[in-house]
Amino acid sequence: MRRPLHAALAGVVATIVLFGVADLLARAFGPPAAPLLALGQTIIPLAPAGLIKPVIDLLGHNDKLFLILTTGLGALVLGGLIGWLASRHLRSATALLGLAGLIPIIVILVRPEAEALDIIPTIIGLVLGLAVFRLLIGLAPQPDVENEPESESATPSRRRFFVITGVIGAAGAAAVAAGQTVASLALDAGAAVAKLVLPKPASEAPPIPASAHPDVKGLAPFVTNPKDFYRIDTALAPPVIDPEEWSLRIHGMVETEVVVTMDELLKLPLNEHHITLTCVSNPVGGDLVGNATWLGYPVRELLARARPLKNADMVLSHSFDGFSASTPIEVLLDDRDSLLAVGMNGQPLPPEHGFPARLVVPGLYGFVSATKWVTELEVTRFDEKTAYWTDRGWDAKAPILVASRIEVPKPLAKVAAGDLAVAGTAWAQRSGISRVEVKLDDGEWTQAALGDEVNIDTWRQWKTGFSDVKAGSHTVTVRAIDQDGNIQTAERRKSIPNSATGHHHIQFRVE
Ligand SMILES: Nc1nc2c(c(=O)[nH]1)N[C@H]1C(S)=C(S)[C@@H](COP(=O)(O)O)O[C@H]1N2
Ligand SMILES: [Mo]
Repeated sequence: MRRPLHAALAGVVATIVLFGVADLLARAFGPPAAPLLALGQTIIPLAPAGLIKPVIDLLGHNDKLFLILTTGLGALVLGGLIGWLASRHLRSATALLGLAGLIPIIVILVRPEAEALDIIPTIIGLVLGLAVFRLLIGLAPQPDVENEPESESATPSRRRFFVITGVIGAAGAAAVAAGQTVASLALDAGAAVAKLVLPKPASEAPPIPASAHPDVKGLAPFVTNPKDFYRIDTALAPPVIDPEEWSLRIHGMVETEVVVTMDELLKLPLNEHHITLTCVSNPVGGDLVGNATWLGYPVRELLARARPLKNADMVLSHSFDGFSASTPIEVLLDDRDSLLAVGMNGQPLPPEHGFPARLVVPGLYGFVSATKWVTELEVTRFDEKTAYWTDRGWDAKAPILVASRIEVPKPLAKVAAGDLAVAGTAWAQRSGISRVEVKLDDGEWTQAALGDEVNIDTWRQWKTGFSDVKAGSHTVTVRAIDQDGNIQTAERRKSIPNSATGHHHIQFRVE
């Protein structure tokens, strides 16, 4: 029998050794092999959102650090508890410790970004952790059978136990400090972004004419500020990617595999384009749509270097964090401005919008095209591979439908009687907007005045007005028509599998 305290300490130190060794070895394997990172990213999102969200809001961009500290602390507590059990049942405690050590191994295996070999560091860590556990338990002083735990004779063996435990614990902690997790935390998002200096565009986007934006108070700006740009992704925190270590690999059904580094990419002639990005989950009238000026290199040219095979019909783009999107290959090869983008509105991409590089594809919803933190273009076929959201019930291909929304007046606004201004945005990327129609209550559709078109891939802002609107409750409804004659349908449907439909209408009061 050992004292519970000694046994618990052995459990804690064994846990430190497990994570220290695994984390240090993970430097050779890459971030997906680091058990602390894998556990943090997997377990915490499962925690109740109400519990975790306030902490993340509080800590802002340090949420990753918080994740890892919580995970590490949780592991130490678990290790201590299992160790404590060894004071009663050494064998069950050892078996339990081994089982607990399987958790990070399984978690790494199920992470989308990890490969099978990534479990090697954790397996080695687990074996060494178990060895340390047995060693320390063996060294722990036996309490004297005769109720004399503090007897003189126990002192040298106690001292030896604490010294060895301390030395091994310190070595394990040093390994954590030198390991992958701390290394990946050390490069903060700001420092990574600062490393990337955008070149001057080979061709600049034409300036936005004032006539593109009707002058109505409350109407969104024509170009969205990146900090107001909607953000949709599956990442808890945007990954921090060192641009010097980033590369894009084009592989699969190609004649030659191609790898492009950031250095090479920035030396290519990069062009600027105004493109509106839209999320398939945008509810009717919602704000999951934004317009930006993207700086990038045509995906078409990159694919041409790799020479896709004739029977390939899809490009599965993969992101650093395991997300993937299936884009019909012809969309990336035709003459539209499908970009491997590095800049947004004159600045490097913000981390949450894909730093250091992402795809921007005019005319398709983001989930099948706009892969952020993109690292691979896998040329393949729709009947062979599926993308992240396709596996979850969404379409494999999803062109953007003609849509429009009212931004002025705001829902449930109180406005003065008399002349009423109505304004908003409409989009039909690839076709362009030809008409926007608005009706007051159950009146006739009336045509809104359109802002000038910048290009067919950007949204179009519009305004109209109604005079002499009487006091009381009213609604306005909008619909758009694209340049191919498609009229935005009134039929309501939910967003899965390929976007909600219906006309946006809002209620307001005239007083
Ligand atoms: N790596 C990664 N890229 C991603 C996603 C994601 O979850 N992970 N979401 C996609 C979806 S659904 C949309 S709508 C756009 C949103 O881009 P934004 O966040 O820059 O607006 O990114 C796409 N790219
Ligand atoms: Mo999306």
